[in-house]
Amino acid sequence: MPANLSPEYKAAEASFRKARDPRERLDGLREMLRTIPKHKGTDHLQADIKRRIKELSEEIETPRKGGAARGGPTLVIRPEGAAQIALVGPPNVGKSALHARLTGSGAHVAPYPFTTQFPEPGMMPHEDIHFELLDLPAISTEHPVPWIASTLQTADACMLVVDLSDPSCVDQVQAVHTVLREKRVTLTERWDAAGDAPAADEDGADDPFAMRLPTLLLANKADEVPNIDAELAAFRDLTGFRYPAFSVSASTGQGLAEIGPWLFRNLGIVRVYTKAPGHPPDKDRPFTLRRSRTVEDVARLVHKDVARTLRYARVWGKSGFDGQQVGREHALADGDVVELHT
Ligand SMILES: Nc1nc2c(ncn2[C@@H]2O[C@H](COP(=O)(O)OP(=O)(O)O)[C@@H](O)[C@H]2O)c(=O)[nH]1
Ligand SMILES: [Mg+2]
Repeated sequence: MPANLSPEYKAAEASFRKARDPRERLDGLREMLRTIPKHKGTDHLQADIKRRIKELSEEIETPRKGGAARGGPTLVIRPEGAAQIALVGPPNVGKSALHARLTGSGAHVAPYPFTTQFPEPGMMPHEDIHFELLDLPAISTEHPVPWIASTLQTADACMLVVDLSDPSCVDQVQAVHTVLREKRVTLTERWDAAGDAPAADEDGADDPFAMRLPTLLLANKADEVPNIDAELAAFRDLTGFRYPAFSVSASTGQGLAEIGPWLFRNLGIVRVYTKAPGHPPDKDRPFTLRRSRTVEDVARLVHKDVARTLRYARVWGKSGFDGQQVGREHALADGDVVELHT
């Protein structure tokens, strides 16, 4: 990291790293540019910030004709639902088939590589919430996708799909890692620190644009691979990958039912239902929180004015006794009902 970065700049960088929404990220970048000490040692970083502001503002602020940005498809997908999960992997492994099966999307599946050309969002239901799955083009050395890292900026995690029936599987998945690393994206087996900035001794600690994505490995086409679990274990030995892994099949549906519950647990998602005083809770549409899960966080999701004027809340559920009066810092538990008093 260049020397002499001010506390003000570091605060701007920290909020940029935390933001997932493209607009918040753009605001964060502008704040970084405003606060960065302007001297020789930061020239490189200043140029990098400016380039990213230009790219992101073109992507999200250019008026769209017929829903398309810059006359082309949307490359940065605003996250929806409880978390955004990107499907990454080599060509032809079944990313689109999994996307179609898990979300009910009409993602284009084809028996030849490089069919998917642009990000395709879709919602995957889990109990009363949804995860957003992004189908993406294949990541390979032959077909570079210049915008892939920009699209991944909004993701909370990824699912790395492989096809163990393909003899070149190991090479292809190594190529995925090489391409991503060049774009400063690191896949990690650590889900407990999802969303944290890298620690001081980790890759990307000194680079605000480095990304670390918690990764779940999916060995697809289980229906075609005899002894898939032994194959998967051998693949993990050979590659040294420590990602948590499932064997699945987009064709038969094998293993797919485990994905939603696994993501829910490992992303640390908490559902909170709100209620108005004297009314039953709204059980239809929970608010979802992840690492930051206080009463104030829920109030902010409801409306920023509610967060500003909040006096206290009452909670029913696991985080307190029924009807307990709590303050804005109170940490909520999955399934809690909250009544906000402003
Ligand atoms: N047997 C089998 N074939 C699959 C499975 N998933 C995808 N395929 C086939 O693999 C090919 C590539 O699928 P596609 O989803 O387009 O791959 P992508 O390039 O990774 O998006 C197509 O012919 C699919 O029908 C699966 O689970 N089992
Ligand atoms: Mg595809």
